[in-house]
Amino acid sequence: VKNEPIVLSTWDFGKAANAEAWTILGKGGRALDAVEAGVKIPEADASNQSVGYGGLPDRDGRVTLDSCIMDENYNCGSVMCLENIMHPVSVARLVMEKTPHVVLVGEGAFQFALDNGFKKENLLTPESEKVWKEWLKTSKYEPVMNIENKLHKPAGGGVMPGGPDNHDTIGMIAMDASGNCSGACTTSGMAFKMRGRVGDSPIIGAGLYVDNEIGAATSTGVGEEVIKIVGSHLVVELMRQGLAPEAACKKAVERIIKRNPAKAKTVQVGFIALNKKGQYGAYALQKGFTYAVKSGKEEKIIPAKSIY
Ligand code: SD4
Repeated sequence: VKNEPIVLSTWDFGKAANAEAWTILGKGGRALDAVEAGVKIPEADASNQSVGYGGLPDRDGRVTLDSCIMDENYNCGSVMCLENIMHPVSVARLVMEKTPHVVLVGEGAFQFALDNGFKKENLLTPESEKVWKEWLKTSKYEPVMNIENKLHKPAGGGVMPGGPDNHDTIGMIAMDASGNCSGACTTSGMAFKMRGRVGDSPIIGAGLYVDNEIGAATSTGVGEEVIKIVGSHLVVELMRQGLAPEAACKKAVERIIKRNPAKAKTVQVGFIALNKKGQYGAYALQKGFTYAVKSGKEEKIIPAKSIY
């Protein structure tokens, strides 16, 4: 089969990640390799206090990473609450390929990474440490929404998590020239979370799901809300029932509202989805969610529709 390769990812910084993924997809390479290479770009980028290196820490000042990857054969690997490793997605891939397991957490995941040649690195940048120390003055935990009109400026300067330039997660889904879909999702999680907290991003079915018969979906936003509806799996199953990607994402967002309408007004969640025909779409609870798409025909950042 000769298909048109395509890659989608969450947020504006998905554009650079897509460009990297395209160096593989555009040459007829495998979607799995493309999504791993793609999300490694924001993982290693300290400038956006977003994913991995430079990510905002938990309330104890520790940067803890959640990441997963899934291929076209339901193979998947995940690491949760992994510290001091620059590329958790690559560790997740090794969990998938080299172990009989799907998930490794914390110390065990770290040891596994070291055993496989990953280096121990400090991921807390001076900038993120400064934002954390500012936060400590009030120590008020509220997941800030990723919406334009709610940009929180911490007293010490910089941008709080959730502002337009500052998101915690990249989710990427792709289809390659062979028509195979894969996905990856990687994050430093919600800033100032409790120690040990894991979000939706490394949970197969919640933060990411790929079913090569149907397509793929991934999510961003307040992970607790996504886990409660097993969001990405839900989106893929809705596409199986015949919904277009955008309609499937919208229905999943509506499920979050149905569960707790008052809560849904105060948090952000966004989904992106891709089906096997190469059609794609997204939907969010709140305004301000963007996603990036790249194919042979187009390369752009698209503002997602939203309920509120
Ligand atoms: C989490 N879903 O840890 C992630 C955070 C996120 O943009 O997506 N932030 O809950």
